[in-house]
Amino acid sequence: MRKALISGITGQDGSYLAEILLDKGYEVHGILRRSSSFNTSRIDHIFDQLKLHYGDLVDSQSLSSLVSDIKPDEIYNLGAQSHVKVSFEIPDYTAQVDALGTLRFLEAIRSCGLSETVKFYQASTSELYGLVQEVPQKETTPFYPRSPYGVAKLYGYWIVKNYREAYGLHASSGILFNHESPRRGETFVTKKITKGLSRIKRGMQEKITLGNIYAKRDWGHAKDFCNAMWLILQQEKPDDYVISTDQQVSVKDFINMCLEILGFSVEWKGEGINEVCIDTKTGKVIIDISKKYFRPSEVETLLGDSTKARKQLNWKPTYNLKDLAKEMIEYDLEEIK
Ligand code: NAP
Ligand code: G4F
Repeated sequence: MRKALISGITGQDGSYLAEILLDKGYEVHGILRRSSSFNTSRIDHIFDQLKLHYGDLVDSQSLSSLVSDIKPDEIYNLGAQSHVKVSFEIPDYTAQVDALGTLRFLEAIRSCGLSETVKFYQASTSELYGLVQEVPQKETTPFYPRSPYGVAKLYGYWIVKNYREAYGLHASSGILFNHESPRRGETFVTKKITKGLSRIKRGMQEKITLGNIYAKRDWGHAKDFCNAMWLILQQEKPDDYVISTDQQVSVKDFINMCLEILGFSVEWKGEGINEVCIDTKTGKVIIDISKKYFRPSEVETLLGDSTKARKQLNWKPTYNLKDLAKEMIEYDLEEIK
């Protein structure tokens, strides 16, 4: 039986990847961070099928022990401080986890003498492109990160490439563009919108307050993107791949899509920080803007070109954005009930 070890198993992607690997017959091990209350809600439905171990990406010793005890065939390094805005507030910690955590994992593999048997997947990101140097962005597009998160992930990307070239490790990076799902963390913009508007629709909340609604993203479904992670590790040779839908919309477009799904009739008024969205039935402001949610430096636009993954991995997304938004809203409405 093949063995996989996942860091970040309690996160959005970790939970979907664990389901995928269990379905394929893997023995799935996951790294759990100690917390003062339960944080396993995304994996509770498969809890009994998983082998969970305490560990942390800032703790080299825990990674070495896990790698040496489990001797996994595949390691998926999904653990991260993954919030871009928060990375401006805790840049040092973000670097410890997202940059050096990757190095610690690679060193654990080497020190356990498993360099020739383990395959390593690194959760890289379209945030590497930041201030984009080319449209659309592909594997050869120069990087220009715009946040402590992006810079930390850039280190992760390069250290993976270096260990591949220096020590012959089967180590690959998936440069994933934004991907969402009903399990998305509540402070990311799509979930904030689907949950907030669902609650407004049910009369449980007055309004949502957002930041830059003119930022553009290439949004896919986490399930599709986690399938790509597995495909990347099944390749004979390690490599880096852009994973994206190759389509782009603005945050405001996504809001309008959700408003339509929920049957709101609205009018947008004002500009910049004074822009508001008014529910024409009630005359109330349901969306406004605050500087609080703007970033010190923003990634205004991201659009992927996943031709390489589509050709070499035979991967393509199965969800469109409207289906994704509907699934998220249905889930949020059900949860409110
Ligand atoms: P997420 O929901 O925020 O999950 C992050 C996971 O990392 C959680 O399980 C978290 O544990 C764990 N973690 C945080 N700090 C850790 C530490 N010090 N040691 C060990 N584990 C730690 O993120 P996601 O959306 O699933 O993303 C998965 C990975 O892909 C991340 O590396 C992210 O940066 C990257 N990525 C995401 C996207 C996207 O659009 N979703 C796009 C590109 C790349 P707790 O549950 O205990 O907090
Ligand atoms: O949902 P977001 O916070 O995602 P962001 O910053 O694009 O990062 C996500 O995707 C990356 C891949 O490109 C991952 F690497 C990363 O781990 C994470 O999963 O914000 C999306 C956009 C931004 O431009 C932001 O400024 O939405 C804008 N936005 C506007 N109002 C907001 C808000 N973002 C958040 N989180 N909250 C707001 O109120």
